[in-house]
Amino acid sequence: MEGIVVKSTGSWIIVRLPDGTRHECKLKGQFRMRDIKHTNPVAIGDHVHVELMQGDSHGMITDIRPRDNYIIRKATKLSKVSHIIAANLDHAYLVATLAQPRTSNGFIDRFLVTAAAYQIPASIIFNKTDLYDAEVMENLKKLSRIYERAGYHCYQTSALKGDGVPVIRELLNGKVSLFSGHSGAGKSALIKAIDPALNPRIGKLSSVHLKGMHTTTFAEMYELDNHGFIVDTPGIREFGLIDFEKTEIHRCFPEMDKLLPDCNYKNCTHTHEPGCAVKAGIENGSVSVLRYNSYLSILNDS
Ligand SMILES: Nc1nc2c(ncn2[C@@H]2O[C@H](COP(=O)(O)OP(=O)(O)OP(=O)(O)O)[C@@H](O)[C@H]2O)c(=O)[nH]1
Ligand SMILES: [Mg+2]
Ligand SMILES: [Zn+2]
Repeated sequence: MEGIVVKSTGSWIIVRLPDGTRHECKLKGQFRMRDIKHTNPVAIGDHVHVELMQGDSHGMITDIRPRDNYIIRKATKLSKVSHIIAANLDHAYLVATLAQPRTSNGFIDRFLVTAAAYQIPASIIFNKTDLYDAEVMENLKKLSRIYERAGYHCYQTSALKGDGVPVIRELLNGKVSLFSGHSGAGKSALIKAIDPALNPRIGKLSSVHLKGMHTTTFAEMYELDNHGFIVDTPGIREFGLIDFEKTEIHRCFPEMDKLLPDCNYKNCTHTHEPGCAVKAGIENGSVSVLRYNSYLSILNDS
């Protein structure tokens, strides 16, 4: 039987079959051995072949279908192994916030770069708008304009008040989507707001630093009542990027990639080269300084 991996705790892999039933499964040994690059040979969202046993409650995964796509995160910057966050995604959303715990532009850009590197369409959801004062709202407008111009949709929500939630609900309709972001940004709260029948654990912020408490410990795919599937993920502090060639990074910045044909050099890194269209873009305002600085920071790291 064919199913989808909806949760993996290390000891058990939960597979959802087309009839909606969920089964605790083990992975046949050969797959554990085959994939040494990744800490998890089977990922949330994987389409798998399952053989049920023990009165159908348990099963054995005997095949993993080729993935349409997947998104990966390195365990640490220097790590050789990486973790597959999820596979077969239609869209990835960064749940960010300008309230606590504030999401930095650098973090937003690293998320967008990762999604672009794996060819997964990405958007940004600014959550907790109920906590924004007029100044933060103004800030949000500016930031959204920057990202919209770079080619990314920005949405605003309050999981607490419900503002903007119907728009997100509509976006997830019939799709397989992923929520990522810092711990405490409100990923799980937003899922609950989208479909109140679901019960993901929602945490508090730590009283001292107002950071999240890493409430969601394993990624889990939830089935929404509108035929959508949403993957809730544990909060992350930092996006350990995969290895890039220096001349490839701009490909993950759509607004800069678009300008490359106008650069004097085909292998332009948009730093010191004369006749650089990206640098000209900064002058004329078509490339934002904020985004360019993120580009430089990733370039320096690679
Ligand atoms: N005021 C306000 N609080 C929110 C909103 N969304 C979430 N919260 C609160 O933020 C805290 C963290 O929410 P979670 O949904 O657990 O955050 P998370 O992103 O899932 O965090 P991890 O599972 O740790 O990665 C909880 O106290 C929520 O009630 C919002 O829109 N407004
Ligand atoms: Mg959570
Ligand atoms: Zn250039």
